[in-house]
Amino acid sequence: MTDLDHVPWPPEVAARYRTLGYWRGQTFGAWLSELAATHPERTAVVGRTGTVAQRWTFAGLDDRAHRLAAGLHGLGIRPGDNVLLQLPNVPEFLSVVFALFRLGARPVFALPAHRGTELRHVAEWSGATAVITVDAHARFDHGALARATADAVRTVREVVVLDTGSGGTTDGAAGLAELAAADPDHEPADRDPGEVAFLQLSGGSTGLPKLIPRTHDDYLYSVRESARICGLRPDSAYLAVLPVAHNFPLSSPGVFGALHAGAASVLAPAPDAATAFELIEQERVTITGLVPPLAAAWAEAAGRSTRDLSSLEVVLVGGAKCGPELASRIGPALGCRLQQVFGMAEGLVCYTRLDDPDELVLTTQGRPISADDEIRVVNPDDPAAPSDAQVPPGRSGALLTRGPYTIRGYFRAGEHNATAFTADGFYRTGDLVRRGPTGHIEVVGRVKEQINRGGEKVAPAEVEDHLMAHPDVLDAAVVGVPDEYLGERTRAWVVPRPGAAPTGPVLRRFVRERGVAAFKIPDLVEIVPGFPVTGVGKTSRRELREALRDATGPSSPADP
Ligand code: OOB
Repeated sequence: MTDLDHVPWPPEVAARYRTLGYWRGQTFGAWLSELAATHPERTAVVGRTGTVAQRWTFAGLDDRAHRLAAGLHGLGIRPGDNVLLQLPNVPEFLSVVFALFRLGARPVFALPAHRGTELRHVAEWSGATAVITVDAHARFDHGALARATADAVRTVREVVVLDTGSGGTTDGAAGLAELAAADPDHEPADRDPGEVAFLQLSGGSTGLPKLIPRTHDDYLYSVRESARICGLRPDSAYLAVLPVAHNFPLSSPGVFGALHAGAASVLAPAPDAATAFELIEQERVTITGLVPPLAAAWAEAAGRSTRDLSSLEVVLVGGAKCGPELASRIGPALGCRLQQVFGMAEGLVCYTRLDDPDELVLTTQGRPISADDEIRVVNPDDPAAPSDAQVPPGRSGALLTRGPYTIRGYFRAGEHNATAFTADGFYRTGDLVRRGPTGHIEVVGRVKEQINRGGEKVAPAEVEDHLMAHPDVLDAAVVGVPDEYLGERTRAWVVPRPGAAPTGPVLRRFVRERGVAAFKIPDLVEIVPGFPVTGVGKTSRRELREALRDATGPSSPADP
């Protein structure tokens, strides 16, 4: 890594975070060893790989991670390597991640929904040397996708596939199970806890995802505090419903929070209520985390379910706004306490507290983890030329933040960092918020060009670029439109080239075939003769999208 890869905290700030005990100088590898020594026989992870049910103790997970580290080292993976990881909710996710941590290699956390364009971009940007994936998941051949990524990206030397017996491509790849059978003879070198431990993907607003570098020190602080704030105990059981590589199920409090507490993580292979309710009953699950549309679906399904959900104590809801109406239904329907969470892979995480009055739990998205999370709510009027003047208390404005677990810059993104962060290191979250007298934050909108599709983030510019790659398309604009179930869905307005007549279904198929996550394929496609031109004569993308969002007109539902 060079100095430009990772923007560090200023030395005096870092020293302060250490003095305050936020940063403890422990690596993830050492953390797992300590947990395995404290709770060797407790269950750490429960799940299944294909048809095989798995249940590992802390000692078992620790041993597995040691062996896999040796196997991956034998394959040539070295300290400082970035390794693209695309695994669904399987126990092996944890052994791979800790094996890489121990080697000093950095997982780059792709989501199972990502496809060719995203994987190529992220592999190239990070200079990934290997891809670790599953043979197939949800009827998609991830083995073939990893192979194609390796063929397209020069730096990728190895493909490792977890064979679940689901029929995907494993040819020419190293088998994960075989690597995990290695003798744990490779003694991991001591890592620096201030180093980058892994790279998360940002939701993105300006185009393809950015990479978010998180250090051992900063992330472990957020994990410990999240576990405490969410009341995790050794006899808790956390159900990971959302894709576990995402920051929310990973650490808010997520599977890492569960590990910290000596509690079990139960990995749900799918998020639907039937699958989840069965696991809640079987494993006596006490806590889970959901995006609002899922919480609504579960609340609805609970009324009809005969499953015993009585073990459930806390359901966290976040990733997108959970309004008071939905919020008020969740606790009664699922027989548990609601905890709202407003977080971001870049750092800052806010929770309502378990002892907060109902009023705050139902109407706010919580308050920050740390007393040293600095919050500024500023005038949002001109995001292009921000004055960053703070608004009076109680008024809404754009949220800026910095603190002991919020990054100071994206990975290898000097130019973007100049606008995504203030000169004094505050991250521009792009969220429009109001802060109450208790410090609780209500998310009231956003200033960033991003669509939040039920918690899944879509950058309009990225989808527009895909549409404009079609030979029949002259111009395209993508906006988020209100949706009862998802909160928002995507609507594309397309201007055809003269003489061409593309249709919505054709364009949606085209975008899908370019290899993008399904959640980015426009839900609605509208073919229009031209775009409105704004008064200034020159139409900015932002103004154009705003004009279209406000425009009425018949919408043509897309094909399924
Ligand atoms: C979580 O992380 P990301 O990185 O996928 O997305 C972050 C963005 C925030 O900037 C905000 O725009 C939106 O997602 N968001 C919410 C929200 N939680 C996240 N908007 C309104 N209300 C909420 N409760 O989404 C994430 C990371 C950790 C924990 C939870 C969510």
